[in-house]
Amino acid sequence: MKNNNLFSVMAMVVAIILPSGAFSEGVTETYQEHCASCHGAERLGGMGPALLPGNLGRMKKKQAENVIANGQPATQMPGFADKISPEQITQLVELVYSPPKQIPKWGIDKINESHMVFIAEDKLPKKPAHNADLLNLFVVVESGDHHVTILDGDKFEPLARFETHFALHGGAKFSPDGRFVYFGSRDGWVTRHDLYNFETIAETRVGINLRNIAVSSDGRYVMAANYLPNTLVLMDAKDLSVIKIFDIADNKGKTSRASAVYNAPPRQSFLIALKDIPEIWEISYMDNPKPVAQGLVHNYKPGQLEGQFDFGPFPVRRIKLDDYLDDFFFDQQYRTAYGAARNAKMGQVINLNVGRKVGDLELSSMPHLGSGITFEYQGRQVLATPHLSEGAVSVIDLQSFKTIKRIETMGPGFFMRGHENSPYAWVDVFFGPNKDVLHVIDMRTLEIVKTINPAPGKTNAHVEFDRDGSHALVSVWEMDGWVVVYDAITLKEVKRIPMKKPVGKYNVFNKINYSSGTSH
Ligand code: DHE
Repeated sequence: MKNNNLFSVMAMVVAIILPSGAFSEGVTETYQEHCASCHGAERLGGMGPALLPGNLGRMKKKQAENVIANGQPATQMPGFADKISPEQITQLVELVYSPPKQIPKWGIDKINESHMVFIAEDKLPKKPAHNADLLNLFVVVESGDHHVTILDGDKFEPLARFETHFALHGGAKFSPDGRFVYFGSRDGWVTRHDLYNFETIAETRVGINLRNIAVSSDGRYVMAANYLPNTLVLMDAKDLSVIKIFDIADNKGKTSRASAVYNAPPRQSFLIALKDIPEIWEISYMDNPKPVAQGLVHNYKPGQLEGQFDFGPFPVRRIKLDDYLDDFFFDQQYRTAYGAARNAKMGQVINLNVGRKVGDLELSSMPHLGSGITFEYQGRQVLATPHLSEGAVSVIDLQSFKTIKRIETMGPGFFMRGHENSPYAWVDVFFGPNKDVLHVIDMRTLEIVKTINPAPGKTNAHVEFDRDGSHALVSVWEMDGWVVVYDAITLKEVKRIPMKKPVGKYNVFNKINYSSGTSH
């Protein structure tokens, strides 16, 4: 009986992942053994992205073979060259570039079926059930056992811990007053939680493979960006019910995944980077959005914006680009986007008001612009970003777009942080033999002043400051890891708090104030 069940489950998986055509049976087993745990038994994504032709359009088959053999920099994708043969790799590539027999749809019916409201708005508590400073709480995402810990940012003591959906990704996002926190999980769940009593208020599954979410500055909307299906899903922030689903496609109907969505406070809009078509989308959430009134476009002349805007509620404005954008960064005013395709030699500087590229960004290899920070250096605004493929932090003048300093580090970094009240920026060394160290950079001299190693041999990464910038918290990314608290002036350790692989941590005040030293 047990064997029969196993046989029928295998047969079902084979039917879903295998396209029609000639594939050796072995390839399904190779896929299930080595790929399914991250990319999903049905190739629909999990920790890793979905492996379907629509998601792989920008990668040539030879490159895909190389990724399977040697891994993909800046991701959790390891190399398999020592585990499977070159023939098996070629077969796997053929498999993932072929459409499966069925791709499940995830439309409004499925979303509505998944939607749950656990606490009605009028039943929410009037006062916090704790005495901690709401705005100095840290939300710590522990990916080791898929939990979140809420940390009191004055005492550095946990206040609550609760289970989350599998594999949250992207930053936690907050309501403008800091009371509510929202999460997105890689498999499509969006949840809302109350930081007064740490209860879950509502949840909805908006997609099969989600990138991230953003919350509007008026607190009314949550937007989710999906890889699969190719959609954006706009929700009512109160109960996560769906307001609108946007299918992502260019004017000719070519569909695209969304790389990420961001809230742009001064523009009252969401900005969306697209993966497979060279466009940025801007969706206004103002009640009466009109391009001119919005201040989106200066010197508007009638007819000038044809094809760029539509004028309904939540209008989509398409900003056409010269190249794709995999990663990008906005200035604090959200007037300019600095972006790069992962394989590009030069980045693009895009003026969001006029809706076009206005310059090239001088880049050495693969910056991680998404984790860049801005600060003032010798009277000018600069952007500092680590690189995913080399041991350096580039400091770029935001007026001239030129790199004014390259700070050599002990290896490629992933996350960088600063704070308005601190003279120091922190950057991790995420990849390579020195993945256990973090550098502290003096933002006045652009020199490394200290290299810190909270747990030798471990991956020590991702820094977040507390509300007043007096402490910096570092994660030790281990199943039995810690959040380590440092005095941000003396750079000495103050405390370590045990956590289960605490990947990211988010301070309420820094996030709701869009601190220039943290991700938004
Ligand atoms: Fe992330 C944020 C994209 C892999 C941990 N990551 C983000 C954001 C984007 C992004 C666009 C910003 C979203 C936001 O703020 O809402 N991440 C990508 C990738 O394209 C990439 C390279 C490949 C992928 O698998 O998607 C990738 N990311 C990873 C990881 O492998 C990490 C290290 C582990 C994990 O949990 O998946 C990882 N990403 C994070 C974290 C943040 C994040 C912790 C939030 C950073 C912050 O401080 O705001």
